[in-house]
Amino acid sequence: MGSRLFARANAWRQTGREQMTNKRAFLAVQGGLSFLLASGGAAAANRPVAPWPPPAGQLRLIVDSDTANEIDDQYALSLVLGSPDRFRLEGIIAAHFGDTGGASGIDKSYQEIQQVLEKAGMLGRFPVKRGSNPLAYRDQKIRAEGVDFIIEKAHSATPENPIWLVLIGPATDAAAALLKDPGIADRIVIFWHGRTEWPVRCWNFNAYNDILAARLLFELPCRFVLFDAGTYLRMDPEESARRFGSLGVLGAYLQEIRHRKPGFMSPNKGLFDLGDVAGLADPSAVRWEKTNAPGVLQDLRYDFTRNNGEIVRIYYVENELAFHLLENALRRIRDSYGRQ
Ligand SMILES: [Ca+2]
Repeated sequence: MGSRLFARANAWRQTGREQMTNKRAFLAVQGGLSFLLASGGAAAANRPVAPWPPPAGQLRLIVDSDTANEIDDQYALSLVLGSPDRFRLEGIIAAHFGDTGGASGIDKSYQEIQQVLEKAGMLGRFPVKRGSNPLAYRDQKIRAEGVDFIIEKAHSATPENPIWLVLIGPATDAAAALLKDPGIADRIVIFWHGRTEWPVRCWNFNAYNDILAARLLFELPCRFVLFDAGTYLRMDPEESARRFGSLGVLGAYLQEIRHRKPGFMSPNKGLFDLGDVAGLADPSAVRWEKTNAPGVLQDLRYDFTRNNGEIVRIYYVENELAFHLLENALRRIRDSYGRQ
């Protein structure tokens, strides 16, 4: 009897504990949901808004580029180098390009950036820094000269005259800089070439080369312009030879690199990353919307149950204007070649 009573009492205590555990679990879940909703709201409220369209005059610029991956970054860099009235180029960061570039991807990008500068007659004129490898986990403290360079330059900027950090590769260096020094958030404008499958997936070569970094750009409070356009920015090799190939040493180089792979000679070859710089050089070249930043899940699907605050999303770039800007830039580089 005594043992049965003990067993029942024990069962009651057990049930009571389970109930308490369940109640605690319920409260914890409820609290967690409240926290998530609150933090979503806080994220929305805390995100500084990107100044768009950008102001007239000279913009302070850092270009972060996976230059050796393809050939379009060289076209984009050329437009920057030939637009000194618009861009005060403060430095270029060599980015990785995931498994395609492997462990030496950053060094390959570094060498290709130097090659473009040499062809422009501008070798040694701008700092070139090495960026970070892909992020492995959230609280990682990244050691990379390119990341420290972003932070240093951001501290010399102001919210009114920020650094425009144009990433035409992975989101790695921007996310790493924000994690390392969140105080720079309103002193830089992150302009990232996502070219995603909006509104379904944040799917793109640049995104899946560093998924964590891509997710962080949508989540962290930062001034963020998503360049989500450019898939139709294409030119056949005959036209690029005629329009760019004769415009100085750099123009000839832009045509020469089309011969590196058969695919680069395709009549439909994309020059996607040129669009980002064209949009900054002349904002009338693009169309945009202001929208709430969704979350991005680990599989890169957008999560619109989250509201991470207002971002700018560019969804269209005018091909002909972009190509025209590049022609003019190449002419200016040709005409000033060898002069300081
Ligand atoms: Ca690129």
